[in-house]
Amino acid sequence: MFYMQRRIIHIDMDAFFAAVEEKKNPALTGKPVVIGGGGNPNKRGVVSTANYEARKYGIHSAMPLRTAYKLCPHATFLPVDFESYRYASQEFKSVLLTITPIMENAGIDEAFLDASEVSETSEIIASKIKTGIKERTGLTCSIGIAPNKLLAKIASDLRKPDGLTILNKTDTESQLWPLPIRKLYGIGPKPEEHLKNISIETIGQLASLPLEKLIEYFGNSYGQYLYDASRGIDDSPLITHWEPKSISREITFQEDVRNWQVIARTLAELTKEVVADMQDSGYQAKTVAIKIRFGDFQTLTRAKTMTGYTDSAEEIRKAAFACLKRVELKKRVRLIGVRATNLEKAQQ
Ligand code: TTP
Ligand code: MG
Repeated sequence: MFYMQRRIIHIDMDAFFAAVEEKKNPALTGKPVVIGGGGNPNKRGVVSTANYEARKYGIHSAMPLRTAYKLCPHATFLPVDFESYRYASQEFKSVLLTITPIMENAGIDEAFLDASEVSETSEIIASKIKTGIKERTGLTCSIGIAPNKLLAKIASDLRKPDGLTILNKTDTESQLWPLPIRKLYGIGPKPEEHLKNISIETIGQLASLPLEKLIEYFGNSYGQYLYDASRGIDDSPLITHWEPKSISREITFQEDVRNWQVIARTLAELTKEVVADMQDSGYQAKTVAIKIRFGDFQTLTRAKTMTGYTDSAEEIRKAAFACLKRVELKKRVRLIGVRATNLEKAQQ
């Protein structure tokens, strides 16, 4: 037995939405690009992201589009195209899964891997990830590798774009402590302000506060969190998701049914329940299918793929009824079911 610390990798795509737009339209490369709202900088809305050229003008995420326009009127302003970003997101995550199946999906452009059991060196793993993502999507990412999620996430942000930062526990003092407190995961604007009021600006200064003081200021659990986090301590596990393949409902009638109205009403009811399940679990679907089993056990399915991912009751009901229209109901129906497939976690 030998002691081995965990090896957690955090991958964060560079200027993600903007980078995808540049791939769609290479003429944009090297020019300032701002993504946000409907893409009209004279209308209300905020910047989702800006590429690195546009950031030179001071443009950043969450800034009003109008302000961004004032800072750089010659930038290209584009609407948000979630469909393309989601596709690129799935693509780069499928590359990550070739390294290890232990992946936490942390957002549209970021993920954690637990590579403790992967035998290659961190440098080789990082280079495989970067090359794989580049080949598959044409995009670059920044990578942080550390003994835990907290440090890995901080590390991936230290050398952007196209960066690689490997942090060890012994680097806490030299790498973590000089950073401003807002770089510490879990410090939002409120605690940041509170800490600044007592002249705590860096993670190192935070680490100099005794635990009792932190608990006095922030309560037991958050105080303890800040105490540990400022020392680079974090044992939180990766949250790996099991993704359902479909969400469905079906019903077998007490007696076989011939009445179209009853069939249609039942389908509407089942669809409603499927939509409620989707909304509760935060999934959107691209494909809706129905299943009809007749009294003689002949079973038919019909599917309709929609133009985008949705959890809209209206769209899903329409798709289900479009499927029903394609079934010739010339025999009594024993069972009817509806299924939403091609699922994806909805963006908040
Ligand atoms: P980030 O990873 O924070 O930003 P980024 O990928 O654009 O740039 P960086 O190179 O610094 O990582 O967020 C990922 C995407 O999420 C970003 O491209 C757009 C979207 N986003 C918003 O829509 N609103 C926001 O306020 C932020 C921060 C991000
Ligand atoms: Mg990013």
